[in-house]
Amino acid sequence: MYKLLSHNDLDGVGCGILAKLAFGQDVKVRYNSIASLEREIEYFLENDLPDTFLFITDLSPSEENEKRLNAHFKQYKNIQLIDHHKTTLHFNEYDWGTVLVENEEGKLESATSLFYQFLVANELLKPTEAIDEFVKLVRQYDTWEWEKNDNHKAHFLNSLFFLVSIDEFEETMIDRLTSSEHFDFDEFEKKLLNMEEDRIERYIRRKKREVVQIKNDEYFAGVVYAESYHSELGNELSKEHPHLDYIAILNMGSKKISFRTIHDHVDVSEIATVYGGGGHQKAAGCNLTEETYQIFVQNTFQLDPMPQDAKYNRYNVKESSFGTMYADADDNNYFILQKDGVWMIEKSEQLIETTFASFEEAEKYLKRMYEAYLVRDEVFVEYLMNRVKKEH
Ligand SMILES: [Mn+2]
Repeated sequence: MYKLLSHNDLDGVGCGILAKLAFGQDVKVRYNSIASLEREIEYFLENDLPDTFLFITDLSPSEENEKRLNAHFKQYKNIQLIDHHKTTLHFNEYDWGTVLVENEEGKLESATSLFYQFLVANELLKPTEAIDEFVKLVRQYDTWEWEKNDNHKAHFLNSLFFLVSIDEFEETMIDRLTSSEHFDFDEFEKKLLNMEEDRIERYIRRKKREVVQIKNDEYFAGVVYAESYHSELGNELSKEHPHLDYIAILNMGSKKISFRTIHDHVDVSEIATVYGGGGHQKAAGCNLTEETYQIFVQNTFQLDPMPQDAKYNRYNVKESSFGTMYADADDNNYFILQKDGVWMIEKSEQLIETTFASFEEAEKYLKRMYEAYLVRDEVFVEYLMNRVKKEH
């Protein structure tokens, strides 16, 4: 008998699907949040028969359960943990732990891709083209490689995962992977997924108007409340506000915080670890505790959302040789200008002392210090006309 304890996201459920393809009726699969894993492990140690082989995928146990599992393994040799989270790397010290973040080709792994390799290498599952394709999509989604490759099929797969129940998703995928030569969506799913894509877009557009900016330790962060689409939202907000180090997404109902970044200079798993959570360099999370509530909720509740940059300007555009105009919530005007190869900021017609090597650096400073936003063309033109009038 086999038992699989896996994460309750697409990558975790991908492992469950592979386990059922490999072991059929002989595997019991349980999907967990990070917190419920501990209970499941304790249940396994206390109640399951010693000849049950335990897989743990896409999740890692607490230190206490790590020790218990190791003691159990020494006696029965029946545990295998497979994960790709950086915060889990120390499990490689155990005979029963396999953790790989990036493979030899420099590609990021996912739990599903690692579990697939494990099952195939141990001749527990026969590889097929359809399974290859499915695993690839899960891996691309989980690592966000799909965005670089513009592979919407991977994003579709995750959207489908959220549209139906886990049971239904599992069943549909197993059926498809055993009966078709290639992995694809049917016409109805495609229609549904296109509608879902529009819905996500609208949701993100609305959320963009609700982000507040905070400084927490050495980092600048955007804070937003959201129940769904955390990965998409984190990614879009990071791109919209490149001056922010990371985005904190608060889910009050589940009392959880997700951290997301697109920057290489920040490791959000380190930030999450400080608050008792964990995860990846670019995607991590922790619980909403008294401490994190204070930082991300209490201290930010009275703040106004960051104003958004004007979108459709033709004249007041970034890196313009005429200067680019910004304003803040108190109606102060700012210009980013380039003179003799350096970038400068003018605040209310006074140059500020700091100079910058690039436009991005100047804008980053402006947005961090003053939460200034790019003004609309009309405001820019009117300002210039008044300035000309005043000078003559
Ligand atoms: Mn994963």
